[in-house]
Amino acid sequence: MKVIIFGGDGYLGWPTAMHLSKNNIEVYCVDNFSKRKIELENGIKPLFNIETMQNRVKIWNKKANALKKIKFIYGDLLNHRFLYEVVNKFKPDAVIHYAEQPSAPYSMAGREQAVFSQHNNIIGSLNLLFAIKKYSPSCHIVKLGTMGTYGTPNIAIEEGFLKIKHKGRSDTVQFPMKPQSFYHLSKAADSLNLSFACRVWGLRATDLNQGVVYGSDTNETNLSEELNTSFHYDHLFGTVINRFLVEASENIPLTIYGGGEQKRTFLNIKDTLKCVELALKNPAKKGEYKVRNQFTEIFSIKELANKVFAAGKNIGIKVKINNIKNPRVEMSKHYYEPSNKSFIKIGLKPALLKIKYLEEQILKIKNNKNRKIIRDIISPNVQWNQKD
Ligand code: USQ
Repeated sequence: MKVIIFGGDGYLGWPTAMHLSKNNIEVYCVDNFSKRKIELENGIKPLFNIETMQNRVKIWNKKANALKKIKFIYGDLLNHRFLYEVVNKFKPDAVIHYAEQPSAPYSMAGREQAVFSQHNNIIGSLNLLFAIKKYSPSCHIVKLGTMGTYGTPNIAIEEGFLKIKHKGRSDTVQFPMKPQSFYHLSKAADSLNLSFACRVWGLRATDLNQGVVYGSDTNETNLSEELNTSFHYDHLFGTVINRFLVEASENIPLTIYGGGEQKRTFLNIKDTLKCVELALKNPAKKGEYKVRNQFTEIFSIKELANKVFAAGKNIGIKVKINNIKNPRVEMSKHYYEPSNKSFIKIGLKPALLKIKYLEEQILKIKNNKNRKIIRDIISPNVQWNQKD
């Protein structure tokens, strides 16, 4: 099987590339380093140094006993000619599309960042649809979406679709979207374009509406520090559990936004890899737009903070908790009942969040001499409702 991973240098792209390569899949990674550029512009660095993409590929291809070597090409999805050439040359059986600006706070920092996020994500994805239609129409498109497109509605969240009855008639419609940021809005637009391309052009796609990912250890990254994926704790790219782990290990009070009663869906990075693998093995049919909600557990932010507190206590660290004014506009108390049946049905066995795991992660961070903490990038400085 031949797979192109767009966004192969990213937090999820790189571990996915190694995981698939280990499973004897021919992997071609594409990336334009846009996240590394945003990091540079904002004075952000991941907690541990990561190798250049070219080096990681070289090291992996030498070290791992993978039968198929990973290939890498630098390029931008906004350049449709480049994209056409790559898809035409490689003729993939599937593509995995992670190549998007992934930060909600970044997209809310101002006009420029909002426009960049939406242009980059929506037009890049649209270019990819045209490339697939032209050069590899039977290829399965696996696209990373987000649970944040649904928002926090007052009804149970289904997987992509909702059966409705209205004035005596019934229909199945795309599940109502109430995205939480300009970033999440870009994913909502992608989902509509993707479903349109399946319906009208007969492409086949799976939209993975993923929750908040945590962790950075996978079987493959654990082989060597040189194969690390990026672990962010800053206010733009750091996701909440990863931030709490670093805060706990550095004696910084956990930054709960608001009262912490907002609930979100979560999954370990290892489960991201399992889900992507399962999605590849269970592809959408020709003309089908399939949606799978990709998460394993639901927690409120307060529950997470309490878990990190308990983990700290077990290893002799007194974790402080700080409720700071929520920089985001999001519901503080709400109903939340999302479904993840579709992955469970095709064999996902979730790796649930254990206190022991949190203990190990805090100690791993604390005891690693190579970590470099920049304290200034922890506090959130993007307000959802800021004055221009
Ligand atoms: N939060 C805190 N304290 C923090 C950071 C976050 O209380 O220090 C809260 C936020 O208010 C929010 C929740 O934690 O309610 C999640 O925030 P997050 O920064 O961990 O995640 P989010 O911005 O929603 O985005 C992340 C990824 C994004 C992905 C999304 C999945 O960056 O790429 O699409 O998770 S989801 O949240 O389901 O939309």
